[in-house]
Amino acid sequence: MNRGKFITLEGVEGVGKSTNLSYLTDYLAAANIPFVVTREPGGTPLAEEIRAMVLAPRDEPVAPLAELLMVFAARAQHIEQFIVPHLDAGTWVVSDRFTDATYAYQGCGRGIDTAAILELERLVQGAMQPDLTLYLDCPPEIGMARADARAALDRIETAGMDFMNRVRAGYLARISQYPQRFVTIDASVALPQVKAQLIAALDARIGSLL
Ligand code: Z5A
Repeated sequence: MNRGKFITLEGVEGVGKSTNLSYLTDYLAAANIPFVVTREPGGTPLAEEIRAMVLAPRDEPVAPLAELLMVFAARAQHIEQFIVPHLDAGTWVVSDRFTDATYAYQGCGRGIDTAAILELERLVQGAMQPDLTLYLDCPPEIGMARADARAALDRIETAGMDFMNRVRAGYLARISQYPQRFVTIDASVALPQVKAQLIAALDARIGSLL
């Protein structure tokens, strides 16, 4: 049996990850590829509890290092209890965010040294990396306007526009570091055009993952 593949979706707030995730899962279902969908932080009961702790608005300032360690604690649980067992069983795993988000948010956003993130990444993941990362790109003002229109903001969403611009710069740096793994989709345009780019990317990349 072939091991499953690991696909991640990334982007700034409100860029349309949830919306595009449904296009991706429709595509995998039509191709008869067995898959599960998950998210980070989260994906297991314990990791979802950590997610709630990370995102809850609170009066007490959260130390960037505490935020980083919570995200990796959730990831360690998620990898061991959910991601690896599914991949081992031949099921593809689609995750709404993974470690690229840590480099973007805790690294570029909060200013934590990349070396510290790399050390935790090696400890928690070993050599494990996504097989394909779909990065939805759009200026944070557009994404935040979409997110604002939708629901109450969580703690990280209230960090401000300078923070979100650093996050986007962090993603773009990851893409230039790992150009083979990433596909960048312009998510600033109307949804049908975003969907068309996504489907074209999947047509080009899924065959080589099978
Ligand atoms: N985080 C972190 O700090 N470190 C880490 O390591 C990890 C995560 C893994 C949870 O993320 C938070 O955790 C996140 C980073 C941090 N920061 N925050 N906050 P999340 O992914 O669960 O939450 P999110 O980024 O805020 O995602 P979201 O709000 O669910 O947005 P989305 O999924 O990208 O967007 P959407 O719900 O699909 O679309 C938003 C709205 O825009 C909706 O009404 C759509 O219909 C509309 N939309 C989407 N696309 C378009 C286009 N193209 N045109 C017009 N309207 C559109």
